[in-house]
Order: sequence, then C-alpha cells, then structure tokens
Amino acid sequence: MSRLVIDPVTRVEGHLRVEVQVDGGQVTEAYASSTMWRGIETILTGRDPRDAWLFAQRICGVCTTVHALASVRAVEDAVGAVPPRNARLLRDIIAASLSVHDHVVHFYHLQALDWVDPTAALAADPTRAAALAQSISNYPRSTAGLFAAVQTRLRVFLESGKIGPFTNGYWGHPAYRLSPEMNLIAFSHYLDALDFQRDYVRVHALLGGKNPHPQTYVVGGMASPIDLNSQDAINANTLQEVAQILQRGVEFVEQVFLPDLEAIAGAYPEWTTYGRGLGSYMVFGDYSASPPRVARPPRDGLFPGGVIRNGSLAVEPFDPAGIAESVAHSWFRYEQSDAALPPWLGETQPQYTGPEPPFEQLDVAGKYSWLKAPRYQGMAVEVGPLARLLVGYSLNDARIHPLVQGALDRLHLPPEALMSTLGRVLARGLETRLMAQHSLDLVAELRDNVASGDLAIADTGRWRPTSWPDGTLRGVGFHEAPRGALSHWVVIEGDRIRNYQAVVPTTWNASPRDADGNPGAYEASLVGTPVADPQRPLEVLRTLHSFDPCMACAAHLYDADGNDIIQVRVQ
Ligand code: NFE
Ligand code: MG
Repeated sequence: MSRLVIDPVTRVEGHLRVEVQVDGGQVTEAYASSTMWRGIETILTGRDPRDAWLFAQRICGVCTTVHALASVRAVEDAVGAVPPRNARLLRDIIAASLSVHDHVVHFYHLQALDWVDPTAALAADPTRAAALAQSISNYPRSTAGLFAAVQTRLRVFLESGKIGPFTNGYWGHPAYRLSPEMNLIAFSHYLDALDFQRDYVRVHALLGGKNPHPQTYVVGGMASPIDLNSQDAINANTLQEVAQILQRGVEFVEQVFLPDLEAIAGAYPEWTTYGRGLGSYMVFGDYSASPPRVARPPRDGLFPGGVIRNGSLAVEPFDPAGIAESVAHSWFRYEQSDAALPPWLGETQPQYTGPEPPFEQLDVAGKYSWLKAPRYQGMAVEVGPLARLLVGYSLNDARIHPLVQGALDRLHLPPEALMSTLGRVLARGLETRLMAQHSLDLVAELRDNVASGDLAIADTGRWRPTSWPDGTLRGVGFHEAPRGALSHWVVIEGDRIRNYQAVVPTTWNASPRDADGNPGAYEASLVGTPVADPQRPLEVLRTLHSFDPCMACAAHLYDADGNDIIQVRVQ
C-alpha cells in the first residue's frame, strides 16, 4: 500500500492537492485539498450591492462573466429589479459563448494530453492521418500536407528540449493507447483550438467591451444601449459579426471537437467504468425566459433543473432551501458550532489549523482544505455538464435527449456509462454543441426583439437604494456555469451588503468530507481508479481533469508561491 501525493495538480486553474491511497494497483481512498484562500466574500461585505458584480467577477478569469451574472441576479432578486428581455438575451449570449470557449480550451489544452501523447505523433504517417481525419469529419484542414507540417513543427519543438507546457508529461506511459495518426490529428487540433478560442472570445469584446471580465453588466440589466440602426449602440452590424463568430463555433464543435472526442472515447472504453463517484447530481436550471429566482427555480430553460440520487435516472425538483455548507474538514471557523450553515447565514472566517509546512501529509482526520463542503439536503452531489445532461436526458428533454442518445448509440453505450470519467468528458463536448447552437438562436431572438421596437436594456426603477423595499433584503443568483451549478447569496441592510456567500461549482465537486465523513465528488470518483505506475499517476489526472477543476473559483483563492511543478511523492 502506498500514499501518493500530487501537489499541485497542474493543467487546472489554481492550486489543488490530492492525496490518494493506492492498494493493489488502484486508488482505495482519496482526499482533495484546495491549498490557498483569498476571501472575496469578505471583501464584498460592507460594500454597495450595486458594485458587487465588479468584484465578484474577479473571482475567476477562466469562467469570466459567470460571477458577474450570478452576482447581478442575486442583487436583483434582493431589491426586486427585473432585467428586460434584451438584457436577459445579451447576458445569455455572453454566458453561452463563454461555455463554448471554456469547454474547448478545457478539452484541448487542459485535458486532451491525458489521452493524447504528442511524442507518439512523431511516428505517424501524415497521409494515413489525413485519410483517418477525413473518415471521421469534413473539417477542411485535414490534409496530408498540413499534418506533415504540424509533425515537423512538433519534431523541432520536442528536439529543442525547451518544451514549456509539455514538460513533465507522462509521455510513453502504457495507458496511452491512440494510434500515432490519431495522436497527430489531435495534436494538430490542439494548435487549431488555440487560434479558435482567441477569435471566438471576440464575442465578449463586441457585447461586453472586453474579455476577460466584460464591463457592461448593471443591476437591473445591461449598460450597453442596443439599437439596430445606431452607430452608438450594439447594432445590426455588431449582431451580424457576433452571429458569424458563433457560427464558426458550431462548425468547430461539429468538425473538430466532437469527432476527436468520440475517437478518443472509442479508444478508451474501460474509462466508462472508472470514475463514477457519487452518482448523485444537482442542476439549478438556466437559460430560461424567466429569470431564476429562489422561489421559482426554472424548469423551462435550455437546462432543466433537478436532482438525481444514487444513479437512479429519476429526477426530483431542485429545492434551493436544501443547500448548506459544512466546515467540519475545512480551514474555517463558524461562530456557534461546526454545523452546516445555509448560505444566507453563511460565515467566512478562515482558520488554518495546520500542519505547518513543509509537511508530508494532510491531517485528513481533521481540517484539510480551503474549500467548504456544500451539501444538498445533507447529500454530496456532483455538478456540471454531466449533471445537466443526465437531468435533461432523464426528463426526456426535447433537445438534450436526442443529443445524448445519438452519442450513446454511436459509441454503443448504455446511459449508465455516462456516470464515469469518460462520460464526464463526453458530456462536456455534447453540451458545447448545445451551447454553440443556443448562442446563435439567442442572437436571432435578440435581433427580432429589437427589430420589433423593444430597445429596453435596463430596469432603472430600482437603481436608487431609496427605491428598495424596507428591512433586511435577501437575494440569490443562480447560474449554470461551465463547471456546474453556481449560486451567489446576498443579504442587504440599508444600502450595504451585510453578508455575501458564493457557493461555486468547483466547491461542490472538489469539496472535502463533511461532518458525516461523506466525501466530495473528486474524492469519491478517484476511488477505483487504476494506477499502473505510482511514479506517473496519469490515470488519477484523467479523472480529476474530467471535472475541469478551478480552485480559484472554488476558494476564491490567490497563488502566492508560484510553484508550478508536479510533485509526486510515494511513501
Ligand atoms: Ni474559475 Fe467557475 C465555472 C465558477 S468553477 S471556473 O464554470 O463559478 O468552480
Ligand atoms: Mg463560498
């Protein structure tokens, strides 16, 4: 039996440490720890609620925009502001395009190299690679000449010895199984995806002023005027350019992302049996015509809300009152007791209890992470693309069911196979297809709405605090962010924030154990993962990366020590 420590886990945002017990060639126990904390919730306390989104958006530059959206929704819920349709559509276009951008970057640049070995691509025959690529997709860049050029570029790069982000990869690991040709195709698309994501994110500059962190949100709507015929507003030309960019997103997902994903899935079928984890899932629901509110979680949006328990594929309604956060194993202190607190009563008081660095192992019997442990009705749940597609599939949703069923049929898999490491990766890709198309549909809807004469962009009736209801105000903003169910909870007294709590997707998934000793989604999913070589735990990374970890969001944290080298210690 050996104890494996990976700290930090790389190709994630922020600092994540995992400690796993390996016995008989597989993981028998796992602990996930966020190793830094920053305290944005504390920074927000005492501020003007109308400014909250500007600060909250800085929680993360990866899922940029999502915290702005959840924040304005929370304050709007509290003060009773209702954003007009144009604002809702603009926000949803920004959010949907962020999902496409984020998922493409995650697949190619943060996850693909767990399945793709670029060093193996040197042995590929570019002509055969072209034939293979043309057999799975009509992407125009699948030529022997292009693959030969990419291979030469790769060879020069690898032989230079200065391989930057490819340093310390587990190249040649026996768990890599793609053909040299498929490795070459995937590596070529890794490069193409760099160009794609740079061009695609221009949508945020056109609609929100810049990326990351678009600047045009406001409590009650958006700050950017919209008028098809005005030079001083988002106009017909802007929307045409946005639609052209979003259309290229549909093409990239159809011609590149999904064919690569299904080729990889076909080569690693046993990964539908690893990484299942909790089997319980939670979705708030989003992309609905009615703004999500605490009393009325949306069931009519692109993503229907719901909760799945224990792999049942039966969906129960999501109840916002079910959320509470435990700090039993987290470096936080609650005033009264360690009992879990619902977010409006939440407290953010950091309290590091050791061990003092440098240390070999976390005190997993005590406190061991800067993440709280959010639970739904006391239950640990997984959030994210897989949760969203499982809920939609189980509810027989008109858009989600056929999308998922088509992929299952092509891969000859039963629905239960989705509850796995590979299923999580597959769900993210399928969701990208859904979001790419939805963003385009939203642009058409926005254009039609503005053409009909509706130029309203913000509800200013609740702008001044004197217009707000009396007494203590509470609000919640829900959003289905790329990594899953995101909620911001605000308590306002007078014209100031008295309490602000963000309960974030990666906090759900990377959560430490709760007071009952129940593990979070990463911890549960790692159990049973094979480890062929404890010095090179590639398989552990596959399952961790399948969640797309973002510790910056999860702990609202900040990198202080700049350490970027994987340390693997075997004891
Ligand atoms: Ni920093 Fe984020 C998303 C949020 S994840 S990436 O998606 O909220 O926890
Ligand atoms: Mg929080």
